[in-house]
Amino acid sequence: MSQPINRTILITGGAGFIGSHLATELVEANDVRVLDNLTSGERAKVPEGTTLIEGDLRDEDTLERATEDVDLIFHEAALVSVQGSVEAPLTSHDINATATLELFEAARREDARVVLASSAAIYGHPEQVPIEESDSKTPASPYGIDKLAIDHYARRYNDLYDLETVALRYFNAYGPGQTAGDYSGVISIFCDQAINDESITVHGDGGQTRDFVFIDDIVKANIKAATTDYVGMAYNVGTGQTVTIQELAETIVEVTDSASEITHTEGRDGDIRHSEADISAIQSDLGYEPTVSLSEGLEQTIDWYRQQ
Ligand code: UD2
Repeated sequence: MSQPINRTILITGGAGFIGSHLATELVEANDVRVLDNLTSGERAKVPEGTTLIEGDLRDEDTLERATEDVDLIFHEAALVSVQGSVEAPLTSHDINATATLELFEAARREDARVVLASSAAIYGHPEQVPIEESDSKTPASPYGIDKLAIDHYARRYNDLYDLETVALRYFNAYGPGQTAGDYSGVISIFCDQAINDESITVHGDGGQTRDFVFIDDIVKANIKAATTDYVGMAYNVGTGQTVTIQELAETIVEVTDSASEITHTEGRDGDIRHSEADISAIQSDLGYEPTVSLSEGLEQTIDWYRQQ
């Protein structure tokens, strides 16, 4: 895989789950800077050899310092909680949308390529699955609206100002390093519950489906986006495979040999029923292929949780 080499790279949110994996992949051959306010990120996740700028993207001086002389920006920093965005839409907009626009402006000044973390949340409740990039977009949360705005901006900054941008619409990312918490991904929550023999809380009947994409494949998609000639584009990043949340819970119980019971709680408000990426565009344009199956990925993830 052709990798960026000898570039000055900024990873916003580089102390978080996805950003820190990207930093680890890139730090050996590049000068990597991480900008993170350590709200949900952790200092310990930032790999050695990286320069950590602790601060907020919304602070003008910090942004200027972080973007000075950069060639390439991976923008992973965000307020990642969908529920949090429902509770505080203005804060979500400020961080997820306005601050991203400020970053695009800085990227214009530096003539730096931006690879943007967009999200499947922009599609809202899909009319059909698998979801193609051109399908209708009716985000169901402020978070989804903010991600849709910046996904649009990324493409318009390419048409209007010739800025090189690629938006990656992540489906459900998981893997080692995704810390379990109230607002983190379901796999991290279920693994944590299973390992501690606590009951596993499936929301609703468990018949909802998701397209889970392992962190290594997310990183690969980002590396491809950093070097592709297809700029001004937006791509789904998933696997094209789905599993129901009930099956997922059963698999995690089995693999961890857990005594946990699977319990059903009330369905979550606004929960999407089915989500599945059509990945043909990223396959043909960027040559991306998902390489880690759910069972392999779960094994690696569970091993990591056991070590925590
Ligand atoms: C994920 C992302 C979100 C957005 C979206 C795009 C996370 C945390 N959220 O939302 O940021 O990008 O994808 O489509 O990665 N569930 C349970 N029990 C639990 C927790 C969750 O049953 O304890 C269910 C939940 O109701 C949902 C499914 O698991 O049906 C996945 O939930 P999630 O919060 O991991 O992710 P999702 O798809 O809502």
